[in-house]
Amino acid sequence: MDQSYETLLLEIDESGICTLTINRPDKLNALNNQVLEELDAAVDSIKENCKVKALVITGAGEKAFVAGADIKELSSLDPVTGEKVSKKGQDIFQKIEDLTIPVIAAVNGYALGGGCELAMACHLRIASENAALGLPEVSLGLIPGYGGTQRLTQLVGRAKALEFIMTGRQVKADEAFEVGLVNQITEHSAIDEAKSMLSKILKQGPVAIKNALLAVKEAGSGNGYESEARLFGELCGTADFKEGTGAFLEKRKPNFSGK
Ligand code: CO8
Repeated sequence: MDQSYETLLLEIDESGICTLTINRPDKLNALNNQVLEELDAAVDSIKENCKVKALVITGAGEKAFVAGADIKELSSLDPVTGEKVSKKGQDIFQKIEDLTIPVIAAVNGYALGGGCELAMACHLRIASENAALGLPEVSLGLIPGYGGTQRLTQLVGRAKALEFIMTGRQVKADEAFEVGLVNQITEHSAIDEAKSMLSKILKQGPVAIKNALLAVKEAGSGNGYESEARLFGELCGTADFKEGTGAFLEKRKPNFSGK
């Protein structure tokens, strides 16, 4: 966490909410190789830092969350390097999705291509009213390559995903909300709204939040119900479970220890 980055800003508040800002506002926070490398290192350091209880990912400036992969860099890819770069980005975004602390994308403007894919790798998405989301890769002769074909399909269903991917059209926040691509739209700051939602989540049993993330991740994998039962059973042996149920029965607020 003490590490400093050229293309990212990282700050952690007193409640353990870390805000990671992609910071290339003059290029609408486009993801070049340096951003990806630094994002990879930052996610590793967040994972190892027990002080970080939740994460908000956002973009610098008022115009964009992330306007996509850096098109200048993309333009020189060939079949071998293209597959390699795609896989590298997929792995980094998967690391974000696999975090066992809650992660919210505060979508504060354009979230296009790789930017939309980054937002979809977060557990939840809160959009400001000026947000515009989309996967315009076909306009460049490409398809999404950072997991977008898979995650958009999971979020909005096959037909809508194909419509968005094949037309490449941008959707405004209200349409993104209607189809389930974003969880909430706010007329205020998306970062503030994300932090406010995280504060509510952080009041719940911490081990339960972790297990909820792990259980939902298994949805559709073939052993989702089995995993749910195992993770549920595991929670029944925690101090948080004793505290949560005890507090209810004693008509008081729980004081979770996260154990
Ligand atoms: N890459 C590089 N530079 C960008 C990008 C980008 N994706 N988006 C914006 N910029 C730069 C512009 O070139 C411009 O730079 P400069 O001032 O030096 O000319 C600066 O940011 C400001 O942008 P604009 O002047 O274009 O701002 P506008 O308000 O006029 O337009 C838009 C805003 C509509 C967002 C416009 O910038 C745009 O269309 N951007 C590109 C959007 C896009 O197509 N994104 C998808 C990229 S492809 C992708 O993400 C693939 C992901 C999977 C990769 C898999 C690995 C191989």
